[in-house]
Amino acid sequence: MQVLTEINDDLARLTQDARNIAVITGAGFSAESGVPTFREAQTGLWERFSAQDLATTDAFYTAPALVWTWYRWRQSLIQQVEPNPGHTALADWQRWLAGRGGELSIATQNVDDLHERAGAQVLAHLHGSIFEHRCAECGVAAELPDPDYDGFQAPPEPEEPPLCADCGAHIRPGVVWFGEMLPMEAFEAAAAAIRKADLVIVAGTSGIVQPAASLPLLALERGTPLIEVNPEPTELSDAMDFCLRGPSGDLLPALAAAAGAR
Ligand code: BJW
Ligand code: ZN
Repeated sequence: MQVLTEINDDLARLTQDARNIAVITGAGFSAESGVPTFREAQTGLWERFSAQDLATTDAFYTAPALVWTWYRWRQSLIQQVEPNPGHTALADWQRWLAGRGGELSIATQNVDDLHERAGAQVLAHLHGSIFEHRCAECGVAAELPDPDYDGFQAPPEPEEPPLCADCGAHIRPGVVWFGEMLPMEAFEAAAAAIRKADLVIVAGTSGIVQPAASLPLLALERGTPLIEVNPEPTELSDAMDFCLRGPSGDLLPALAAAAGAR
């Protein structure tokens, strides 16, 4: 394994030769846009809770207003921030490879839409979308107006979730909580993309949360090279061929440039 802070000749050659790239992104990829990761301390209404406490079905059933307001506030924060240079670089690289008969597939654990807003197509939203809503009991989809919070300031009071027009149960966000299954189609699509890739990039994820964290390991079966982009070592670092230590907003544009894509 090579641990680098900038791109060397070996890494540049690897990106230049790659025609079929699978990229897995996590919360760190959106951090430079101003979206907090799951390891950061929380503030306001939620300062006594970790993100891991709140992203569960149990939390929603025991404290629906607290959890609902957390999601609506995060939704409004995401709507107020912009994609960062990491998102733009991936979108450019995807377009560039597509123009040459190649492919760059993005599977994200993020529930935001920043890849799409940067112009990329996302193959798989492994943990769902914060913009979709459905009934927590009968599952019927619900259309809601955008939240009118200031996404940068936590609301003073929790707000009760709206009720399902069909069955009267609470509406919930369309995300995947701990203990829930991932959308099978998204997971299978991500696994297939990794199996057929000739290069896998894992960026901005701690590699703690399963089963998404096991996806990059599928590349090992075929000896496909793996690159990690993260300022910190992670659970996945030991499996990598290259660990690029630094923010994805700097290193993804550098990788795309080394590949010749920008
Ligand atoms: C930067 C940066 C910069 C900073 N540039 N990088 C053992 C085996 C298998 C499963 C389990 C197991 N033990 C427990 C489980 C179950 C559980 C699990 O994995 N728990 C772990 C805590 C151990 N998994 C599940 O429950 C999953 N479902 C499941 O397993 O189904 C089967 C089943 C069903 C029924 C019963 C039992 C099993 C579901 C997981 C769903 C995760 N959902 C969340 C919330 C989504 C909604 C929301 O947004 O609120 O998804 S949790 C949260 O973690 C979110 C993220 O997508 C996910 C991953 O986090 P991520 O992206 O890695 O972010 P962070 O914050 O952890 O790390 C940020 C990284 O960025 C860091 O490394 C930084 O260094 C880096 N960084 N700045 C680049 N500028
Ligand atoms: Zn319902």
